[in-house]
Amino acid sequence: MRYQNPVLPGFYPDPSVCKYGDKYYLVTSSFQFFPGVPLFESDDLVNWTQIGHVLTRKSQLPLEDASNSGSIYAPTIRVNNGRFYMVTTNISSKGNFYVWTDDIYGEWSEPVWVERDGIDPSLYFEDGKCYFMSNGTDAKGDSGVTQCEIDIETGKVLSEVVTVWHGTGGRFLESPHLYKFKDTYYLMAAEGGTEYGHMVVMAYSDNIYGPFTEVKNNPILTNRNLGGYELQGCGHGDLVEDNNGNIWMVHLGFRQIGKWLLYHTIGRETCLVPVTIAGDEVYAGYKGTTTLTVDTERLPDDLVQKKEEVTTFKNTRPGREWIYIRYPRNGKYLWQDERVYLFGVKDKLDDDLAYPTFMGIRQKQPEGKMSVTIEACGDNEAGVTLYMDNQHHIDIGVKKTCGGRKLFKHVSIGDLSVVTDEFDIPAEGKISVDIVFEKLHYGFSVNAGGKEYDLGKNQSRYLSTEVAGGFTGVLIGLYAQTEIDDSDTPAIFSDLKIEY
Ligand code: 6LW
Repeated sequence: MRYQNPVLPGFYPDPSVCKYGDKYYLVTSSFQFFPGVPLFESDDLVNWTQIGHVLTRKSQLPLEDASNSGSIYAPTIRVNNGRFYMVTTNISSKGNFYVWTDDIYGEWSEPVWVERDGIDPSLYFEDGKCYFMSNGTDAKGDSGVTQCEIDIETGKVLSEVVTVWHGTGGRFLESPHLYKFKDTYYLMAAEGGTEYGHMVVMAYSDNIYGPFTEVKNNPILTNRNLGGYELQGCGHGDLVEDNNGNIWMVHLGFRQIGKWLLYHTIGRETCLVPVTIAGDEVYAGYKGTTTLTVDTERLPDDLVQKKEEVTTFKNTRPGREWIYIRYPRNGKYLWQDERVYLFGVKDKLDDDLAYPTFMGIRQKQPEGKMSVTIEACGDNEAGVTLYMDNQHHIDIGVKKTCGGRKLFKHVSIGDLSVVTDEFDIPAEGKISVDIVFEKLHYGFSVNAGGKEYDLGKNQSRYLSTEVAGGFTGVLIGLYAQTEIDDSDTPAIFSDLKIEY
């Protein structure tokens, strides 16, 4: 069978996977966005369906202090005796915590906070015990992959914290996960940082607390030596065993926009590679790299990797595919008859730690197009935004003026926040916005009152992670903005289409 990576395209980083019955479940990090930690289900590891989010309540997800790329870092999902656990770090709040559920389609528990430092926590269950690891520091001040036992009912640390592995010497040792295959413990981690030097490394031991010995062929996975190859940054993986005893790794990678253009715009994405563990050697992907096209005999030839459907208001849902910057304010979003009604507030897309009226959906491929109709622009301003963060976004907006309306393009890149195009358009009537996604550019055009307006092109690199920093990817957003917080005149959007 042949499949394409990424298997989960768009901003879905730090994947973690577990298997329950014949189904696989996968989570990714979510940072300052609400709801938190998207949750997917799959029968075959190649086709994933989002079944919800893990963190759906404010009490689970304090985001008040979550600036760009703040709050929810890498999660781990595990299942033990039919109970699912998701453990992660809220770096803008109290640190490491987990939540659990007995119904994967239902709500998850309140957070159980764990008094351990470090990021990228992971759980390992064995013989009624639960082991907690992170990239922390132990009582002696040593740091690396730290491990201790916790009481899974209360989150209390039950044993001395021990540094079990220092990695292979690469920077940013993170994402530790422990497994047992054929009576041997395997510890997998990431090194090199989540950029072009990223890699997956592994060690093994007969004892759960080590000492751990490096496998012979570290790093077991990296694309750092594939200069110019589109898929880069491969690292931060998690393993799962299928019903046939085959081991697979999900991991993150990103697609650079050009051979000599080291920028990526749509975030870190989830990839899949076959893994073989042979004692002290571990083979992952194609000669330790991840390719965009994977041919494998491990999956049946009649298995088809489904193509992305055209995204509309009919086949997507608020709080599922659509996410909010921090919290959605009550009463500001209405979804009715395939139309979206947004009630603007004073908070702007440019504001940090704010709650603008905005809902966004991931740009999933570097190439594609979208269109949406703005039927009304509310009290003041409404539009479409390509949103990386509050300092890096391009907006096509419509604004009321005395007796008329203005169509404009606003570009925000770091310290630069400028309106680059402006047209007077008729005071009434629908406006349709078209955006073309190319690897290197975004192109913008608008039809208002039967007249076409060309709003030009912008280089995509200025919305990239390399420019903006952080860990997220471009969202396609709809927004509304006014000068008052209690406006009862909504902006109205209809006829959305996003195609790749
Ligand atoms: C994450 C860390 C990383 O927690 O980036 O790629 C951090 N790895 O493991 C944020 O995603």
